[in-house]
Amino acid sequence: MKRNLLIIIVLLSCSYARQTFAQQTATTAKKEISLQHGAHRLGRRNDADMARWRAYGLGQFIHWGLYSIPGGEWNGKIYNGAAEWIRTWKEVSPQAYDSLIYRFNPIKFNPDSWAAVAGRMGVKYVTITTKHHDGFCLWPSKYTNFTVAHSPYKKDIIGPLVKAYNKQGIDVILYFSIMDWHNPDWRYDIKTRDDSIAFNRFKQFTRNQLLELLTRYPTAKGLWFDGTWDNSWVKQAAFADSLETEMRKLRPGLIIGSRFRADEYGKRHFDSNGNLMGDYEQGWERKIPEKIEDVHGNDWDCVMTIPENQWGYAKTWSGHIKTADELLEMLAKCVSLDGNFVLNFGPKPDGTLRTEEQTLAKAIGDWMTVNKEAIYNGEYAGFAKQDWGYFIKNTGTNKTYMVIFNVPVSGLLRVTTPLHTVINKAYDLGNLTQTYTPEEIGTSTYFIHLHQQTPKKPFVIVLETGETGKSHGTGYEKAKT
Ligand code: FHN
Repeated sequence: MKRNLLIIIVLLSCSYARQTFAQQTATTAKKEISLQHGAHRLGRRNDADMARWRAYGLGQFIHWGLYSIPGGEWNGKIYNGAAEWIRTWKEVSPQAYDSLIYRFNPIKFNPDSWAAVAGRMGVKYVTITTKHHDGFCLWPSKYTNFTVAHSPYKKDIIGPLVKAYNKQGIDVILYFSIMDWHNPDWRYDIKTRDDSIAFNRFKQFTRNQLLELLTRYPTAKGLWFDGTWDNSWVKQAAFADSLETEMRKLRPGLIIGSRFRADEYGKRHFDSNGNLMGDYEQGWERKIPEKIEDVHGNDWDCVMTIPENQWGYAKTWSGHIKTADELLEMLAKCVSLDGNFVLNFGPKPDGTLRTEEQTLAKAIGDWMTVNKEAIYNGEYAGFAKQDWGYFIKNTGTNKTYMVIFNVPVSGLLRVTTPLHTVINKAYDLGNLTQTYTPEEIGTSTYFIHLHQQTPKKPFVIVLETGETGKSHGTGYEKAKT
């Protein structure tokens, strides 16, 4: 009797365990949804245009438009938000804001001098606001009067800028906001038939403007989309998908980030199956991933402001203003995790760059002159992260670069190489004759003993590495715990 009871208990618990396991498997197994407007490609793009984008390392963002005129100030009051959003402030009437077009006259705008500043800073690409959320176009669009052509300045800004930057060897990406506060057909959501009719007109307007930009500026390498989060646009999966196809057909090789379109379930950046939509992830705005797992093997860029959150020109910068060393650290961190770092500039209404930005550009450029080999063509190196800074592998030189920001008081820099990798040579990038003999302290682990005089600025040590045979016995015994 007792034996039978035992058998029944064992059988019941087995069946319970099986059931729970089945339930767990059902919830953890990823169910692929069939999508018409999800990601059309899995994994990274491997063509020459994308390889060029991936190698940039450092970029410049430019936010310029009508908002630079008030510069975050309206009738003597300071707006607390980002200067380019001032049109939405209760103190500002949209009509008064839109009338700023009659004051847009940047007579000191000299695209060659902007491009020279960027070139000296070491940027490889610039992303320029062709149209921000306010709807004002920096090119003479045929499809609206709210453009430079109707301002006292009258001339195109984008064309000369593209030409000047390209002359410096800098690629151009066109920023474009889908959300357009000026256009009467723009809607945040589509709730009525009238909304739908108006938004259909808006979609055609958007298509016209995008095709116009791509046709007018054929050397532009890509589009950087913004203002795509509202329901009205999120609901346009089919339209946006077909427009993307059309743009790619018009300009093969075009690079488009993950902010452009949603899938049919309204999922943005990553589709309902978790796959990246677009050529690179555009979610890293004013933040940087911590570790390589955070980027899921995707391309990405980080766009960063110098103050906490000002993109357009703000007369007064408040709060913490980032220093050149902080920005360099962000740059190194991004590149070490397979991303590009894009630093924002908000030019003044007269067309000149603010002094603080020029000073930072110069400081970054001075550092880049010596250390650019660690940044361009840089990628994740596969070394264990250390507190002193970042490892970056250069795909061109095949060397690994240690970008050092925090020197430990011991003067010892720990290096843990990937398995079967040995260090053959170590030397300063800024002074090739300054060499180091790494001390091997464990399996794939070394100390680099810094010399007495370490620079006050971030500096770079180059590692030339080689492979050991798989049978290489290290002689280091692991602790038995
Ligand atoms: O709202 C904008 C903001 O003004 C700025 O243009 C940034 C740049 O990435 N993008 C938006 C917020 O994501």
